[in-house]
Amino acid sequence: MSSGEDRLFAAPRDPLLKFTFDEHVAGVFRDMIERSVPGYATTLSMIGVLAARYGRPGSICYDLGCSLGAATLAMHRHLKSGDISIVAVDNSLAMIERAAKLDTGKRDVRWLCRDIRDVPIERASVVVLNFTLQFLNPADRGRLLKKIFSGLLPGGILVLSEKIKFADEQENARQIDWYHAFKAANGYSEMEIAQKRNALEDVLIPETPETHHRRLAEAGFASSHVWFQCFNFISIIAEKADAELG
Ligand code: GEK
Repeated sequence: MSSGEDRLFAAPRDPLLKFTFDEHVAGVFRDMIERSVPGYATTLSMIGVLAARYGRPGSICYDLGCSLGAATLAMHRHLKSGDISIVAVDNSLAMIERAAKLDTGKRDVRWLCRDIRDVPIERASVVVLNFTLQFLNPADRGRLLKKIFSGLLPGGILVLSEKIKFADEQENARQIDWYHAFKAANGYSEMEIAQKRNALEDVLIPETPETHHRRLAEAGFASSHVWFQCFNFISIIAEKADAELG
């Protein structure tokens, strides 16, 4: 997966258009996400670990909002059985065209250029939303989680990674400040940080961890646990109770 360097917001942009996952973004996406999401590499490694732990023969793993397919590749490499297929979905053609070139051996991997709200989920053992739910209209998020819950086999999991906000304003400001320090340390200028932030306004809509846990419970998940946090980024594992274990 080669990637150019992300300099998309380095020069002043006027007008500053809203952020979209177009050809330009797809071309630099790997560099962009690695320098913009603290712990991104860790989320991918653990998605591999969790796929090995929860992936069941005969089931399907889903990578919803797969971008260049990094989580799909992590699952493919760690799944213990060849008899587990992967469905990877993204509504950006520029992303899917690149992702579909990944080498996933003999595994049945379907790359779908679709809206994740329209894709059926069935016989799922692992569903991954790695920094994708945040781009959906909040009004649609509950319905998607309910669909995922229904499509999961008992004992299956959802991995939900998100940029978050904090209910306490001071806490929120502090965490964002630390996050911007992380971006600056990764070579982004003040202008790049400010322009990207503005372009993402109303496109990436973060919510509090409490909202995520409540929505997961409403969707049917008996438990949801934060397994990772770095500044204002978290990842949650939500498990569908195994009928046999109760
Ligand atoms: C990774 N998971 O590398 N339907 C389908 N795709 C969507 C939708 C939608 N409604 N909305 C947004 N996307 C990846 C990283 S990036 C995260 C995920 C980020 C897609 C969008 O096209 C983009 O590729 C992805 O979700 C979000 O592990 O850029 O911060």
